[in-house]
Amino acid sequence: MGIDGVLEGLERRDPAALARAISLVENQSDGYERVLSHLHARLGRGGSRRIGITGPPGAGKSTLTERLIQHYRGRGLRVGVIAVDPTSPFTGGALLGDRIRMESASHDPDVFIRSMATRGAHGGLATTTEEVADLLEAFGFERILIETVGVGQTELDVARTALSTVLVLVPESGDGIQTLKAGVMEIADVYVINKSDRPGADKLRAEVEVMLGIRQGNAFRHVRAHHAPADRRTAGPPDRPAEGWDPPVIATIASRGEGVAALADALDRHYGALEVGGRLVARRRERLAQRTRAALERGVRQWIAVAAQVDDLLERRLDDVVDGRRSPYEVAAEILDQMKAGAGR
Ligand SMILES: Nc1nc2c(ncn2[C@@H]2O[C@H](COP(=O)(O)OP(=O)(O)OP(=O)(O)O)[C@@H](O)[C@H]2O)c(=O)[nH]1
Ligand SMILES: [Mg+2]
Repeated sequence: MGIDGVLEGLERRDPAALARAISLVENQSDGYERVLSHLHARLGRGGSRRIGITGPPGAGKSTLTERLIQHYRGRGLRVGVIAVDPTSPFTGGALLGDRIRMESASHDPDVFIRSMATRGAHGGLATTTEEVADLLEAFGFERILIETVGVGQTELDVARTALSTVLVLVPESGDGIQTLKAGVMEIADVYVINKSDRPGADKLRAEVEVMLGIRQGNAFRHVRAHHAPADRRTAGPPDRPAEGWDPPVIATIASRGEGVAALADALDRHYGALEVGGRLVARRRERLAQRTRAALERGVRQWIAVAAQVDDLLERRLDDVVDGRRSPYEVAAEILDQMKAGAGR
Protein backbone atom coordinates (compact mmCIF):
# COMPACT_ATOMS: atom_id res chain seq x y z
CA MET A 1 0.00 0.00 0.00
CA GLY A 2 1.57 3.27 -1.14
CA ILE A 3 0.97 6.62 0.52
CA ASP A 4 -1.94 7.45 -1.77
CA GLY A 5 -3.45 4.07 -0.99
CA VAL A 6 -3.07 4.74 2.74
CA LEU A 7 -4.72 8.15 2.46
CA GLU A 8 -7.54 6.73 0.40
CA GLY A 9 -7.99 3.83 2.81
CA LEU A 10 -8.14 6.23 5.75
CA GLU A 11 -10.95 8.10 4.01
CA ARG A 12 -12.85 4.84 3.76
CA ARG A 13 -12.12 4.13 7.44
CA ASP A 14 -10.31 0.97 6.52
CA PRO A 15 -8.59 -0.51 9.60
CA ALA A 16 -5.85 -1.99 7.42
CA ALA A 17 -5.00 1.51 6.20
CA LEU A 18 -4.91 2.72 9.81
CA ALA A 19 -2.56 -0.09 10.79
CA ARG A 20 -0.35 0.75 7.82
CA ALA A 21 -0.37 4.45 8.67
CA ILE A 22 0.67 3.67 12.23
CA SER A 23 3.56 1.55 11.01
CA LEU A 24 4.69 4.35 8.72
CA VAL A 25 4.67 6.78 11.63
CA GLU A 26 6.36 4.38 14.04
CA ASN A 27 9.18 3.70 11.60
CA GLN A 28 9.22 7.22 10.15
CA SER A 29 9.10 5.63 6.73
CA ASP A 30 8.97 7.76 3.59
CA GLY A 31 5.72 9.63 3.39
CA TYR A 32 4.74 9.47 7.07
CA GLU A 33 4.80 13.24 7.36
CA ARG A 34 2.53 13.54 4.35
CA VAL A 35 0.02 11.25 6.03
CA LEU A 36 0.12 13.25 9.27
CA SER A 37 -0.11 16.55 7.40
CA HIS A 38 -3.09 15.33 5.44
CA LEU A 39 -4.97 14.48 8.63
CA HIS A 40 -4.00 17.55 10.62
CA ALA A 41 -7.08 19.59 9.72
CA ARG A 42 -9.31 16.96 11.31
CA LEU A 43 -7.66 17.22 14.72
CA GLY A 44 -8.60 19.27 17.74
CA ARG A 45 -12.26 19.66 16.90
CA GLY A 46 -13.34 18.36 20.26
CA GLY A 47 -15.08 15.07 20.85
CA SER A 48 -11.84 13.11 21.13
CA ARG A 49 -10.07 12.86 24.46
CA ARG A 50 -6.74 11.29 25.32
CA ILE A 51 -6.24 9.58 28.61
CA GLY A 52 -2.84 8.41 29.82
CA ILE A 53 -2.71 5.49 32.22
CA THR A 54 0.59 4.93 33.91
CA GLY A 55 1.95 3.15 36.94
CA PRO A 56 4.34 0.45 38.10
CA PRO A 57 4.47 -2.98 36.41
CA GLY A 58 1.58 -5.24 37.28
CA ALA A 59 -0.51 -2.52 38.91
CA GLY A 60 -3.51 -3.52 36.83
CA LYS A 61 -3.27 -0.88 34.11
CA SER A 62 -4.31 -3.24 31.33
CA THR A 63 -7.17 -4.63 33.37
CA LEU A 64 -8.32 -1.10 34.08
CA THR A 65 -7.89 -0.16 30.42
CA GLU A 66 -10.02 -3.07 29.39
CA ARG A 67 -12.73 -2.03 31.86
CA LEU A 68 -12.63 1.53 30.59
CA ILE A 69 -13.03 0.24 27.04
CA GLN A 70 -16.18 -1.58 28.15
CA HIS A 71 -17.43 1.49 29.97
CA TYR A 72 -16.94 3.78 26.99
CA ARG A 73 -18.36 1.25 24.55
CA GLY A 74 -21.42 1.14 26.79
CA ARG A 75 -21.75 4.87 26.19
CA GLY A 76 -21.46 4.31 22.45
CA LEU A 77 -18.00 5.84 22.19
CA ARG A 78 -15.31 4.52 19.87
CA VAL A 79 -12.12 3.64 21.71
CA GLY A 80 -8.54 3.48 20.53
CA VAL A 81 -5.79 2.12 22.75
CA ILE A 82 -2.06 2.62 22.49
CA ALA A 83 -0.13 0.33 24.79
CA VAL A 84 3.38 1.69 25.13
CA ASP A 85 6.08 -0.27 26.82
CA PRO A 86 9.27 1.75 27.01
CA THR A 87 10.94 -0.82 29.22
CA SER A 88 10.78 -3.73 26.84
CA PRO A 89 12.07 -3.91 23.28
CA PHE A 90 9.07 -5.84 22.08
CA THR A 91 7.31 -8.51 24.08
CA GLY A 92 5.63 -6.61 26.89
CA GLY A 93 3.71 -4.31 24.65
CA ALA A 94 2.81 -6.95 22.15
CA LEU A 95 1.52 -9.37 24.77
CA LEU A 96 -0.48 -6.66 26.40
CA GLY A 97 -2.23 -5.67 23.18
CA ASP A 98 -2.98 -9.26 22.28
CA ARG A 99 -4.39 -10.02 25.67
CA ILE A 100 -6.85 -7.15 25.62
CA ARG A 101 -7.84 -7.84 22.07
CA MET A 102 -8.57 -11.47 22.79
CA GLU A 103 -10.51 -10.96 25.94
CA SER A 104 -13.07 -8.34 25.15
CA ALA A 105 -12.68 -6.46 21.95
CA SER A 106 -11.78 -8.94 19.28
CA HIS A 107 -14.83 -8.45 17.08
CA ASP A 108 -15.65 -4.87 17.87
CA PRO A 109 -14.79 -2.63 14.91
CA ASP A 110 -15.10 0.42 17.16
CA VAL A 111 -12.20 -0.66 19.31
CA PHE A 112 -8.65 -0.50 18.01
CA ILE A 113 -5.67 -1.60 20.05
CA ARG A 114 -2.09 -1.04 19.10
CA SER A 115 1.03 -2.01 20.98
CA MET A 116 4.13 0.08 20.69
CA ALA A 117 7.57 -0.63 22.02
CA THR A 118 10.82 1.30 21.91
CA ARG A 119 11.79 -0.41 18.67
CA GLY A 120 9.15 1.66 16.94
CA ALA A 121 10.24 5.06 18.04
CA HIS A 122 13.17 6.53 16.16
CA GLY A 123 12.49 10.09 17.08
CA GLY A 124 11.37 10.05 20.68
CA LEU A 125 8.73 7.80 22.10
CA ALA A 126 6.53 10.63 23.33
CA THR A 127 6.34 12.37 19.97
CA THR A 128 5.69 9.11 18.15
CA THR A 129 2.98 8.18 20.63
CA GLU A 130 1.34 11.54 20.11
CA GLU A 131 1.48 11.11 16.35
CA VAL A 132 -0.11 7.68 16.58
CA ALA A 133 -2.81 9.17 18.81
CA ASP A 134 -3.38 11.81 16.10
CA LEU A 135 -3.97 9.04 13.59
CA LEU A 136 -6.51 7.44 15.93
CA GLU A 137 -8.26 10.74 16.53
CA ALA A 138 -8.44 11.54 12.82
CA PHE A 139 -9.85 8.06 12.26
CA GLY A 140 -12.71 8.88 14.60
CA PHE A 141 -11.86 7.38 17.97
CA GLU A 142 -13.50 9.38 20.71
CA ARG A 143 -11.51 8.08 23.62
CA ILE A 144 -7.85 7.27 23.22
CA LEU A 145 -6.29 5.38 26.08
CA ILE A 146 -2.52 5.43 26.31
CA GLU A 147 -1.12 2.83 28.68
CA THR A 148 2.53 3.07 29.67
CA VAL A 149 4.42 0.83 32.06
CA GLY A 150 6.64 2.40 34.66
CA VAL A 151 7.07 5.79 36.23
CA GLY A 152 10.39 7.01 34.82
CA GLN A 153 10.90 10.15 32.80
CA THR A 154 10.16 8.54 29.43
CA GLU A 155 6.93 7.05 30.71
CA LEU A 156 5.87 10.33 32.18
CA ASP A 157 6.64 12.12 28.93
CA VAL A 158 4.44 9.63 27.15
CA ALA A 159 1.68 9.98 29.74
CA ARG A 160 1.83 13.75 29.49
CA THR A 161 0.92 13.66 25.82
CA ALA A 162 -2.59 12.86 27.04
CA LEU A 163 -5.08 15.43 28.22
CA SER A 164 -5.67 13.59 31.47
CA THR A 165 -3.16 11.39 33.21
CA VAL A 166 -4.12 8.59 35.56
CA LEU A 167 -1.53 7.21 37.94
CA VAL A 168 -2.32 3.68 39.11
CA LEU A 169 -0.84 2.65 42.43
CA VAL A 170 -1.28 -0.61 44.32
CA PRO A 171 -0.85 -1.51 47.97
CA GLU A 172 1.64 -4.29 47.44
CA SER A 173 3.98 -2.43 45.14
CA GLY A 174 5.56 -0.80 48.15
CA ASP A 175 6.77 2.03 45.99
CA GLY A 176 3.68 4.11 46.42
CA ILE A 177 5.15 6.84 48.48
CA GLN A 178 8.58 6.71 46.83
CA THR A 179 6.84 7.19 43.52
CA LEU A 180 5.13 10.25 44.85
CA LYS A 181 8.32 11.65 46.23
CA ALA A 182 10.01 11.18 42.87
CA GLY A 183 7.79 13.94 41.61
CA VAL A 184 5.23 11.77 39.91
CA MET A 185 2.58 13.57 41.90
CA GLU A 186 3.06 16.58 39.73
CA ILE A 187 1.87 14.89 36.60
CA ALA A 188 -1.23 12.97 37.53
CA ASP A 189 -4.72 14.40 37.31
CA VAL A 190 -6.41 11.37 38.79
CA TYR A 191 -4.97 8.84 41.26
CA VAL A 192 -6.17 5.27 41.33
CA ILE A 193 -5.55 2.88 44.17
CA ASN A 194 -6.13 -0.38 42.35
CA LYS A 195 -6.34 -3.81 43.96
CA SER A 196 -8.35 -2.28 46.74
CA ASP A 197 -9.36 -5.82 47.66
CA ARG A 198 -5.83 -6.26 49.00
CA PRO A 199 -4.61 -5.38 52.49
CA GLY A 200 -3.01 -1.97 52.81
CA ALA A 201 -5.19 -0.27 50.18
CA ASP A 202 -6.91 2.03 52.67
CA LYS A 203 -3.58 3.01 54.17
CA LEU A 204 -2.07 3.80 50.79
CA ARG A 205 -5.09 5.81 49.83
CA ALA A 206 -4.86 7.83 53.02
CA GLU A 207 -1.13 8.41 52.44
CA VAL A 208 -1.73 9.64 48.91
CA GLU A 209 -4.50 11.93 50.04
CA VAL A 210 -2.33 13.42 52.77
CA MET A 211 0.47 13.92 50.30
CA LEU A 212 -1.81 15.66 47.82
CA GLY A 213 -3.13 17.89 50.60
CA ILE A 214 0.40 18.88 51.50
CA ARG A 215 1.40 19.55 47.95
CA GLN A 216 -1.58 21.72 47.22
CA GLY A 217 -1.28 23.59 50.50
CA ASN A 218 -4.72 24.99 51.21
CA ALA A 219 -3.30 27.91 53.13
CA PHE A 220 -1.00 28.80 50.24
CA ARG A 221 -3.82 28.59 47.77
CA HIS A 222 -5.84 30.97 49.87
CA VAL A 223 -3.03 33.51 49.86
CA ARG A 224 -2.52 33.19 46.13
CA ALA A 225 -6.19 33.76 45.49
CA HIS A 226 -5.83 37.20 47.05
CA HIS A 227 -2.55 38.28 45.56
CA ALA A 228 -2.20 36.71 42.13
CA PRO A 229 -3.12 38.93 39.20
CA ALA A 230 -6.63 38.19 38.01
CA ASP A 231 -5.54 36.98 34.59
CA ARG A 232 -3.22 34.37 36.06
CA ARG A 233 -5.90 33.13 38.38
CA THR A 234 -8.34 32.48 35.59
CA ALA A 235 -6.11 31.34 32.75
CA GLY A 236 -3.62 29.24 34.68
CA PRO A 237 -0.62 27.57 33.09
CA PRO A 238 -1.24 25.72 29.82
CA ASP A 239 0.09 22.51 31.30
CA ARG A 240 -0.86 20.75 34.47
CA PRO A 241 -1.60 20.98 37.26
CA ALA A 242 -4.80 22.72 36.32
CA GLU A 243 -5.86 25.32 38.78
CA GLY A 244 -9.31 24.67 40.05
CA TRP A 245 -8.76 20.94 39.88
CA ASP A 246 -8.05 18.86 42.95
CA PRO A 247 -6.80 15.47 41.79
CA PRO A 248 -9.11 12.84 43.26
CA VAL A 249 -7.95 9.51 44.66
CA ILE A 250 -10.16 6.67 43.50
CA ALA A 251 -10.22 3.15 44.86
CA THR A 252 -10.74 0.46 42.25
CA ILE A 253 -10.82 -3.29 41.93
CA ALA A 254 -10.18 -3.46 38.22
CA SER A 255 -10.45 -7.24 38.08
CA ARG A 256 -14.09 -6.94 39.18
CA GLY A 257 -14.81 -3.64 37.45
CA GLU A 258 -15.38 -1.84 40.74
CA GLY A 259 -14.66 1.87 40.78
CA VAL A 260 -14.39 2.08 37.00
CA ALA A 261 -17.50 4.24 36.61
CA ALA A 262 -16.11 6.56 39.31
CA LEU A 263 -12.84 6.77 37.39
CA ALA A 264 -14.62 7.57 34.13
CA ASP A 265 -16.64 10.20 35.95
CA ALA A 266 -13.48 11.77 37.40
CA LEU A 267 -12.01 11.90 33.88
CA ASP A 268 -15.11 13.65 32.56
CA ARG A 269 -14.90 16.16 35.38
CA HIS A 270 -11.24 16.77 34.69
CA TYR A 271 -12.03 17.47 31.06
CA GLY A 272 -14.69 19.91 32.20
CA ALA A 273 -12.18 21.66 34.46
CA LEU A 274 -9.75 22.03 31.54
CA GLU A 275 -12.41 23.51 29.31
CA VAL A 276 -12.99 26.30 31.79
CA GLY A 277 -11.00 29.45 31.15
CA GLY A 278 -9.60 28.31 27.81
CA ARG A 279 -7.04 25.94 29.27
CA LEU A 280 -7.79 23.33 26.65
CA VAL A 281 -7.07 25.77 23.85
CA ALA A 282 -3.88 26.97 25.53
CA ARG A 283 -2.71 23.39 26.04
CA ARG A 284 -3.34 22.58 22.40
CA ARG A 285 -1.41 25.62 21.20
CA GLU A 286 1.53 24.69 23.41
CA ARG A 287 1.58 21.10 22.22
CA LEU A 288 1.37 22.12 18.58
CA ALA A 289 4.30 24.48 19.07
CA GLN A 290 6.24 21.60 20.60
CA ARG A 291 5.26 19.31 17.76
CA THR A 292 6.40 21.77 15.13
CA ARG A 293 9.72 22.11 16.93
CA ALA A 294 10.06 18.32 17.12
CA ALA A 295 9.38 18.02 13.38
CA LEU A 296 11.96 20.71 12.69
CA GLU A 297 14.54 18.98 14.87
CA ARG A 298 13.99 15.70 13.10
CA GLY A 299 14.33 17.40 9.76
CA VAL A 300 17.53 19.15 10.76
CA ARG A 301 19.01 15.94 12.11
CA GLN A 302 18.28 14.15 8.85
CA TRP A 303 19.58 17.04 6.84
CA ILE A 304 22.84 17.10 8.78
CA ALA A 305 23.33 13.41 8.30
CA VAL A 306 22.71 13.58 4.57
CA ALA A 307 23.87 17.00 3.45
CA ALA A 308 27.05 17.13 5.48
CA GLN A 309 27.94 13.49 5.01
CA VAL A 310 28.89 13.52 8.63
CA ASP A 311 29.79 9.86 8.77
CA ASP A 312 32.17 10.07 5.78
CA LEU A 313 33.96 13.10 7.06
CA LEU A 314 34.16 11.79 10.57
CA GLU A 315 35.58 8.54 9.29
CA ARG A 316 38.32 10.40 7.45
CA ARG A 317 39.20 12.65 10.39
CA LEU A 318 38.84 10.25 13.25
CA ASP A 319 42.46 9.09 13.21
CA ASP A 320 43.56 12.71 13.55
CA VAL A 321 41.21 13.18 16.49
CA VAL A 322 42.41 10.00 18.16
CA ASP A 323 46.05 10.99 17.65
CA GLY A 324 45.46 14.45 19.00
CA ARG A 325 46.21 16.33 15.79
CA ARG A 326 42.70 17.71 15.70
CA SER A 327 40.08 18.15 18.35
CA PRO A 328 36.46 17.00 18.09
CA TYR A 329 35.52 20.69 18.06
CA GLU A 330 37.67 21.46 15.04
CA VAL A 331 36.21 18.56 13.13
CA ALA A 332 32.68 19.55 14.11
CA ALA A 333 33.42 23.11 12.94
CA GLU A 334 34.75 21.76 9.66
CA ILE A 335 31.57 19.76 9.12
CA LEU A 336 29.51 22.82 9.93
CA ASP A 337 31.48 24.94 7.45
CA GLN A 338 30.92 22.36 4.78
CA MET A 339 27.20 22.41 5.50
CA LYS A 340 27.06 26.19 5.32
CA ALA A 341 28.87 26.13 1.99
CA GLY A 342 26.41 23.51 0.76
CA ALA A 343 23.43 25.51 1.95
CA GLY A 344 24.70 28.62 0.15
CA ARG A 345 24.89 26.86 -3.16
N1 LIG B 1 -6.56 -8.76 43.33
C1 LIG B 1 -6.61 -7.96 42.28
N2 LIG B 1 -5.92 -8.28 41.18
C2 LIG B 1 -5.97 -7.46 40.12
C3 LIG B 1 -6.74 -6.27 40.13
N3 LIG B 1 -6.57 -5.65 38.94
C4 LIG B 1 -5.75 -6.43 38.22
N4 LIG B 1 -5.38 -7.52 38.91
C5 LIG B 1 -4.47 -8.59 38.48
O1 LIG B 1 -3.14 -8.09 38.46
C6 LIG B 1 -2.38 -8.70 37.44
C7 LIG B 1 -1.73 -7.65 36.58
O2 LIG B 1 -2.73 -6.95 35.88
P1 LIG B 1 -2.44 -6.15 34.55
O3 LIG B 1 -3.71 -5.47 34.18
O4 LIG B 1 -1.79 -7.01 33.54
O5 LIG B 1 -1.40 -5.09 35.09
P2 LIG B 1 -0.53 -4.05 34.26
O6 LIG B 1 -0.31 -2.89 35.13
O7 LIG B 1 -1.14 -3.82 32.94
O8 LIG B 1 0.81 -4.85 34.08
P3 LIG B 1 2.05 -4.48 33.11
O9 LIG B 1 1.47 -3.97 31.82
O10 LIG B 1 2.78 -5.75 32.96
O11 LIG B 1 2.82 -3.44 33.84
C8 LIG B 1 -3.35 -9.59 36.66
O12 LIG B 1 -3.20 -10.89 37.12
C9 LIG B 1 -4.70 -9.03 37.05
O13 LIG B 1 -5.72 -9.98 36.97
C10 LIG B 1 -7.46 -5.95 41.33
O14 LIG B 1 -8.14 -4.94 41.44
N5 LIG B 1 -7.35 -6.83 42.36
MG1 LIG C 1 -0.28 -3.86 31.08
